[in-house]
Amino acid sequence: MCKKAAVWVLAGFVSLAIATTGAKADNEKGTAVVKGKVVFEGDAADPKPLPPMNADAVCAKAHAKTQPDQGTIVYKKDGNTIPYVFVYVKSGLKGKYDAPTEPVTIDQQGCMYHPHILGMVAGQTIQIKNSDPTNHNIHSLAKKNSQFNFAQPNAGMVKELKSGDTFNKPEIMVKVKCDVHAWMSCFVGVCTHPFFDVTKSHENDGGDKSKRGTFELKNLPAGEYEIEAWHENFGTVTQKVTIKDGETKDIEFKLGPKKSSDASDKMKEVIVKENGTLANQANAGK
Ligand SMILES: [Cu+2]
Repeated sequence: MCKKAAVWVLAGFVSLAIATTGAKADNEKGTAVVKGKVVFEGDAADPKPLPPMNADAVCAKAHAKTQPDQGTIVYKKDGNTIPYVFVYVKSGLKGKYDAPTEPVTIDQQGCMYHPHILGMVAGQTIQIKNSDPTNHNIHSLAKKNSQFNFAQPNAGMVKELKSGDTFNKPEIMVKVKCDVHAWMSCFVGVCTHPFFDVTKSHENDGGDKSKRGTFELKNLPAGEYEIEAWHENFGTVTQKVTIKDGETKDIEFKLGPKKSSDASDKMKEVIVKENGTLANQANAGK
């Protein structure tokens, strides 16, 4: 009996110790979903081409056609949707989350980064690969995290950067570039949680164009969240969403050159037009 009592006392101490540290991740997940799409408001310009890759024969040989600059693509024929937008929960989460044990990967292939936009949890391992038989120098321009800058001269090289080496603090977004090929860039969104996504592009729509520009944040706990959509050239926009367990909310983000002042100008124009019409009708009646 005495032994049993001692075990209970010990168990009590252990649970008290866990409860008081507070830092232990609970990895709280739920059943709510926030999904939707990001669209360009207004007339989007045509995508800009990446500069010619002739400076490096390996890069030039990798592409039969000029590649578009991914940061300028708007699918005008598919609802003006925008790919490569990083969508994430900016605030409102109460849980604490461990970094997944599996790494995220940045692959240098055809002298472009794959993926172009990448999300990860702070502290997660990043695997950097060179699939090209040419020299790349991969350089992160982190501001809140430590930077890295190293060469991968041969195809098949892989470097793993662990939590202590690089991105262990949240940072939206970290630009990564190649010091050899000026057109190469990608962006990494470092979050404290796993609730992020990147809007789909022609590279991963699975042949379904209606998926372009869409995102999905799954397994959210019920709560009130601020969700942000970030794009490298079109800026950022946030939306507040309140969601219950089991609920799915469909939202739309609008990005583009239009600002709120344009909207109020448009409103003024409508009022002026209406007054004009009323005045004309009044005159006609006389
Ligand atoms: Cu390069």
